[in-house]
Amino acid sequence: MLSQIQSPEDLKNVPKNKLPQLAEEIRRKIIEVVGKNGGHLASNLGVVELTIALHRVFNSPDDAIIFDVSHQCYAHKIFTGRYNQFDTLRQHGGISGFTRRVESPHDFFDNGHSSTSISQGIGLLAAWQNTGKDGKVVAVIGDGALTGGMALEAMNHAGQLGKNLIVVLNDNKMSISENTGSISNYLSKLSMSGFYQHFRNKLNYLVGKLPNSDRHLGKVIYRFKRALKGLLLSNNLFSDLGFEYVGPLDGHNIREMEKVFMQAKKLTGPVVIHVMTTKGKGYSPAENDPATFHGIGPFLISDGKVEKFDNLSFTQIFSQTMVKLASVNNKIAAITAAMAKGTGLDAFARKYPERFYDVGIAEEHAVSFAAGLAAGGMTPVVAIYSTFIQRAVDQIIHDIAISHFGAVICLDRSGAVPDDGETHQGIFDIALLRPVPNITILSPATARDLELSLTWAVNAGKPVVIRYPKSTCPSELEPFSAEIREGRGVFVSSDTFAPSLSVQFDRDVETEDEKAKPSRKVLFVCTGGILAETLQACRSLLMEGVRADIYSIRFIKPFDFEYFYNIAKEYDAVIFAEDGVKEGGISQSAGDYLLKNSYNNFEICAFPQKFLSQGSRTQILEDCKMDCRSLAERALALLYKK
Ligand SMILES: Cc1ncc(C[n+]2csc(CCOP(=O)(O)OP(=O)(O)O)c2C)c(N)n1
Repeated sequence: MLSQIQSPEDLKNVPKNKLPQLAEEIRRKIIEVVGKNGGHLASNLGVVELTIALHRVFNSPDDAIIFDVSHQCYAHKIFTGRYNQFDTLRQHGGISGFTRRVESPHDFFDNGHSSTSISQGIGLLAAWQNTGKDGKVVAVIGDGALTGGMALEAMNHAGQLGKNLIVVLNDNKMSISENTGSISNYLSKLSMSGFYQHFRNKLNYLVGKLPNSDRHLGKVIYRFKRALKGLLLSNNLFSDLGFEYVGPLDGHNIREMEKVFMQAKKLTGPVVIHVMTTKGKGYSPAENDPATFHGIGPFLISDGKVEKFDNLSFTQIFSQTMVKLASVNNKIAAITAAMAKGTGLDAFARKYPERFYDVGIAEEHAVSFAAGLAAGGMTPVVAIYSTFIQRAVDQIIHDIAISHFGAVICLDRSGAVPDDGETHQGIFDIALLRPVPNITILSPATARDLELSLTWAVNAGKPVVIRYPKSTCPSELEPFSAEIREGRGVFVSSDTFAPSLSVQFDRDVETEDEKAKPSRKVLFVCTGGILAETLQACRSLLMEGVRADIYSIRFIKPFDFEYFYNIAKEYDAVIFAEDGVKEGGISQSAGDYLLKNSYNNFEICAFPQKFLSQGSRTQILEDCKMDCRSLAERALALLYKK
């Protein structure tokens, strides 16, 4: 059936009795493609029936269906003309795993960060009403995303505006891990108002049995039902905020949802429709372990097993180091904004639950909460993905930096982030945070380097940011064990990582050939996250008879310019490799310093001022001419002025 559905109109024409089969086909397709490409499996399996019901009742794109975060939009993509491209999901050049305006008029926003849909929805509705456009706006938001401050700010505003925004609250009791906090507890209470549910169903059944002549009695029963609901659910947060509240509904019952959505269309004010779904529905490995299958790489469909890598990732090293540090320092506390697993803080949470805080999807609060912990004498370590810290820049400046609090902010997934596309790249943190006074920024390059950096940071007694990429750590290199000296990087001679090539290089210099072409040496200056590619570039230059050493920027800030210059000036060329956006990066400042000292044979390889689309890490780096081959070519071009 699926291949015949090219639009929501086709979906509306599917007979009701065929809908379960359709849902089954969608699930199979999603599992097949995510098994190959990776993606947000559990969230998408949970909303298949909900998406069917929404697209059958509303008329997208005359009506707008806005998905919060939009990681759960796969069925929506299939119903809105993208079935034939669905195999390219999250691939380089393929369709995105999130809603994208360039892909379809059915995608109203480029979402990816949480808790924005209600704000976007009322804004859109206000614009439509002002411009005379007649359309309904639906915001589909998860119970996890509802913990984000923005969602609550928007509800506060929506209640005041009183427009007919339809909020579908998709409650599966899960954020990525189990949802936490009072709102989550509150939703559980709402969904457990079982007595009312049971009573209501019984009454509905009885009213259905009444003969037509007893319609008056039906009305009386209906009023009684409303009164009872008011009594039992009188303390309804949503009602208090000015919303109608309907629910909870079974989010896998298409008929029930369609009926309620039809009713909601007739309302004039805002409404919350509370829908209960099962994350991972229909695929037992995902139902049993929805946190692992929230966002997952390629896996084996038969058993749900994922490929394991031998080398440890930066996240794993961070995770282990946090546990180690906490065992000797009981002042260390760890904070996550709903990403315990992703950041590796789950290990800390198991070992030291009394010092672990999952604050929900609330990065701003996480940082200000850390300020409070620091003011009270603790040493907070907040772990947040680079892309999500963008939200909390003000809290870093206002609550941490001005007061010079001893707080550590660890930015995982900095630099090129694979597969998720524009909304998830970690390329702006350096430019955003470098100008802020009182902040130290570290960029460790290896496992040992991260361990040393984190140990140093928790003892520094001042604001420290540590950034590292989503990748495995390069093999250990001796120079990275060097003691931390503030402002200074780590010099890595090619003798340490390619001794055989270096020896060969020295010998080659003696040959006739090499005498004719004077030997050259290049210095690569890299941020830690791109050391692996830089090492590869060096190796290939060594093979070409060019000496290539590395200065790894351990401290992005402060940066000891003079120390760096004294190393750089000995080289024929300097190539900067920075896994951040070029404008406002450290390379630009270091380059300016070189120029001031009359050294001008350098080039900066950093991300352009562009939103980078999805691809593997290597593909993204290739697109930006920052992969190992491009780095080597740019060095040769600079050396020989090609
Ligand atoms: C600002 C921000 N922080 C963190 C995330 C990472 N993230 C993606 S989905 C998600 C959980 C969302 O839970 P919920 O809204 O309940 O949706 P579900 O996947 O359970 O359907 C999180 C924390 C994000 N997208 N945006």
